[in-house]
Formats: sequence, structure tokens, C-alpha cells
Amino acid sequence: MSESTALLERVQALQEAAAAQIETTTTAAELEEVRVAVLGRKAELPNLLRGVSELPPAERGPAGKAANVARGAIERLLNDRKAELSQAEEAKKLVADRLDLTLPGAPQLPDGALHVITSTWRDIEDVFTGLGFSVLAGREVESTHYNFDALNTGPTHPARAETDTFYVSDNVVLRTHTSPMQVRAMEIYDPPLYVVIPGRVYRRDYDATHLPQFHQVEGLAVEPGITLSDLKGTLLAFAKAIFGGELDIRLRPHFFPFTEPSVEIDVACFNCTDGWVGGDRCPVCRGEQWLEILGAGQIDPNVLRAVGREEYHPERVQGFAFGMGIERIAMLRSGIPDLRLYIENDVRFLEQLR
Ligand code: 2U9
Repeated sequence: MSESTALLERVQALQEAAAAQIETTTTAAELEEVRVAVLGRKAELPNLLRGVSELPPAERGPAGKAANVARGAIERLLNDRKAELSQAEEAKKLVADRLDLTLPGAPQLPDGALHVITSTWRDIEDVFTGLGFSVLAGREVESTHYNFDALNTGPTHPARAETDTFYVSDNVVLRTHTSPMQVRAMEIYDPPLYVVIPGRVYRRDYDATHLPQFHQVEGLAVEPGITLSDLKGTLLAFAKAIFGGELDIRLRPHFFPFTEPSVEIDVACFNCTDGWVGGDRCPVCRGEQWLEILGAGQIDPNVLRAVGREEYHPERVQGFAFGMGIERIAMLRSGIPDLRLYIENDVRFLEQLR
């Protein structure tokens, strides 16, 4: 056998051995090991190629060519296997990483919910917007002019005392009601005016039935010819919507500086009308049969005059106004015994009112 025939056979054997090794690799790292073993600097095939120069000149051409062809074939096999392996790895990763986006999320925190004051606030707003009222927001820091003077509450009125009202300075207070914004609304908008103004208000009080900061919704309707009947019809519709179903309201005479005549409005005790048989031991109304829900009245002509606009002169327009505490409405609706529960953030309480 000539030297070149032996070399050709060796090249052939190396190519077959390399092909078999490449075939059995299962990872890119294994494949790299095979590449180094077969084509690396110390591998046999490159060495054989280097030995071609020592062959007799006539044999160099065919032997060199055969060895180069073998190296090319092995490189192709390596490349093909590399592509196969990376494809297989990609497919494996896709299966392993597959996400089922339709699965429900793993709950880490319990669901949140609106605070009962927020949901009651929204319910009240919904009823009045349904009746055609617009919603306005005022400022919480107000001048004594808008909070008191413009509302027929003169300099010596007890509500102005420092023991009742938070003063920021001599003539600036934390508003004690949302009424200042009703006055501002009359300054800004022409009648007919139908607005409700919900918001935070502040009074110096703290016990089971009073908080220093609480929430009110006040309303104002101004138009020529409005009477106390309009007030009663509007607030009856409100009471039915908020407390549910057919119920009666009554108007009791009262006094407010900004309304004349003034009334307090009660709803018939829903526990008693629901068939309470314990007589005057009813835990909801304590035997009164009625529950006070809000104050109201015809706007006092002095308040209309204080706006200082011809459009609101008491000879031209009349109106009614009302005010309610959101805490009180929620208390009556849900049987909450103590206002302080609203601000303690005890989830055992809050969860019952979701
Ligand atoms: C203007 C004219 C009149 C608003 C009114 C009441 C009666 C009332 C209380 C309810 C419980 C306050 O939250 S509470 O303590 N409010 O009884 N509010 S009439 O009358 C107005 C307001 C603005 C210009």
C-alpha cells in the first residue's frame, strides 16, 4: 500500500469516526469537545494535513484534497448538529417555560374594598345626580366670611367659638360644613341652580357620635317658585333610594341660621316597619318610631341677599337647602353603633361592610 493510500484510508476512518461521535452528542458543550478532539490543534486530521507536504509530489494533490474534503464534511456535520442541538434546546425551553395565561393569579394579598364612607358618599351622589343635581367640590380651608357671615351666622353666634371651630387664623377656619361652596356656587353660576356638595368638614368634637373630621353632603336648589313641597318630594325620593323600598318621611320644625323655615327630616324606623315586635325596645330607634337623617329648609332670604347678585334676589328666586352627615347615613343603613369604628381601620369591622 502506498503512503498516500494509507493516508486516504486513515482520513476516511477519521471522518467516519467523527461523524459517529457528532451524531451522538446531546449538548452544545459535548459538541464543542468533539470539535476540539477532531479538528483542534492537536487533533489527528489537521496533523495528517500537515504531513501531506512530506508525500512524494505526485501524491500530494489527491491526498491534500481528500483530507480537505474530509475536514469540510466534518465542519458541515458539526454546524448541522450545532443547529439541531440549539433548536432542540430552544424547543425544550419553550415547553419548560410554558405559561398558562388563563390560570387565575396566585392571591398574595386579600382583595381591597371601598371604605363604607366612600361607598355611601358615592351612593348619595348617584341619587342626586339621578335627580338632576350637579356635584361640586369646595375648599376645606375657608374664610369666616363664607363659612359664617354669608350664611347668616353673625359674629356672636356660638358656632364661631374657638371651642367649636378650628381656626387657622382670625378669619380663616377649617370649614365646619360644605355650605361655603353653596354660596360660592351662587356667585359663579346663574339660577336655576341644582348642586350637591360632598366633602370633609371639621368641628371640635370627639365622642361616640361626633368626630373632629367628618363628611357631609349638602344640597341647594334655587329657581323661581320653589317651595317646601319640592324639598319634601326630593328628600323622600332620596330616602327611598338610600334606605330602600317604600318608606315614609316626616318634617319636624327646627332652626338653622341659613334656612327659614327649617326642618329636620326623619325616616320611619325600618326595623319597626319591618315587623319588630319588641315595642319600644327597638334597638334602632329606641321606641321613637322615627330616625333623624338630615336637616333642611327654605333658603333664608338673608342668605340670598348676601350673595349680592340681582339674579339671586329673594323676590326673584326661592330655594331649598339640605345637609346630611355621611357617617350618620352609613350608621343608620348598616347599624353601626359608634362613629369611632370608621377611623380605627379594624379590618374585622371594615370587612363586614364590603
Ligand atoms: C346655603 C343655604 C343653606 C344647608 C343645611 C342643614 C340644614 C343641616 C347638618 C346635617 C347634619 C349638618 O352634618 S350635619 O351636622 N346640616 O342640618 N344644612 S340646611 O343649608 C344651606 C347651605 C348653604 C347657601
